Amino acid sequence: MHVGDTTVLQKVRRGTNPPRHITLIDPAKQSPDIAAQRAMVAVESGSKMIFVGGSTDTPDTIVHGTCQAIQEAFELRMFAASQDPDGNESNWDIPVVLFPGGAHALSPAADAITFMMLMNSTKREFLVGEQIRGAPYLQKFGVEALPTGYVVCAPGGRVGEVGAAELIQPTDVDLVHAYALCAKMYGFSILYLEAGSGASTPVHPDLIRKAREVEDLTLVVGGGLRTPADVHAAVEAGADWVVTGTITEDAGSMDELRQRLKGLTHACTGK
Ligand code: 1GP
Repeated sequence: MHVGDTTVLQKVRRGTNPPRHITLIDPAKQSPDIAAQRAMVAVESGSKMIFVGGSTDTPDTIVHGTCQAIQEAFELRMFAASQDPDGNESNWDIPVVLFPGGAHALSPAADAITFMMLMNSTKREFLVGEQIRGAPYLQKFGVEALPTGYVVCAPGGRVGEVGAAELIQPTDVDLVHAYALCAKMYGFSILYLEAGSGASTPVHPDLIRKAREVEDLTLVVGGGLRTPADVHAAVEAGADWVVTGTITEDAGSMDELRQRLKGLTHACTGK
């Protein structure tokens, strides 16, 4: 959802904002209606951005239906807030951002896309190949590209395997620093340190701390973050954004999801 002339990138940049939470919704894991309900609970619980993506082979139509359902739900909530004297419309000005596994899972209903180079992949496909295939569609759709360096850290999970990544180990602090410098020199705005969805351990705080030394980059960290303590460790090390996906999918009910997400978003801000 877009208000005024502010680009999504302007909202995403670290600036003076406190650390923020992103809810990742994998369109393959639930119907668009349930995805929209989950997204609303996420925003009510303090999430400040929705990522749509995750699985590698989700058809365009499913991704598009999910983005549309989330956008429509947010528009209705924004309208409702505008009619309520105590309402705050800006609470629903939440970017819906594609987090793609490749050029296949795109949607014109998204506000933006993490336009990523999987920097430590050994395959051309993930360095620039999928991006070349996707760029003309994004241009046609008018979806804003968020220039993102994506670096997969151990344990890496499925994205590490599929992306043929040379995983960054917890002690590879000089290497992660070099990747961060490289991302900055390429002109990327965002550096995303990924441990893999469902990872047994999240990105090591030492890696986050070292990447943080490169100024100007907005640092996104995800994979294996489950508890408020995990989130606290990541933001204390310097993450601007933390991403969680699996705990949203695992929640047995919307109430459980709300409780879980509140714990994580409060851990971001230290409240
Ligand atoms: C995956 O970083 C995200 O790209 C989310 O990971 O599913 O482990 O929360 P989880």
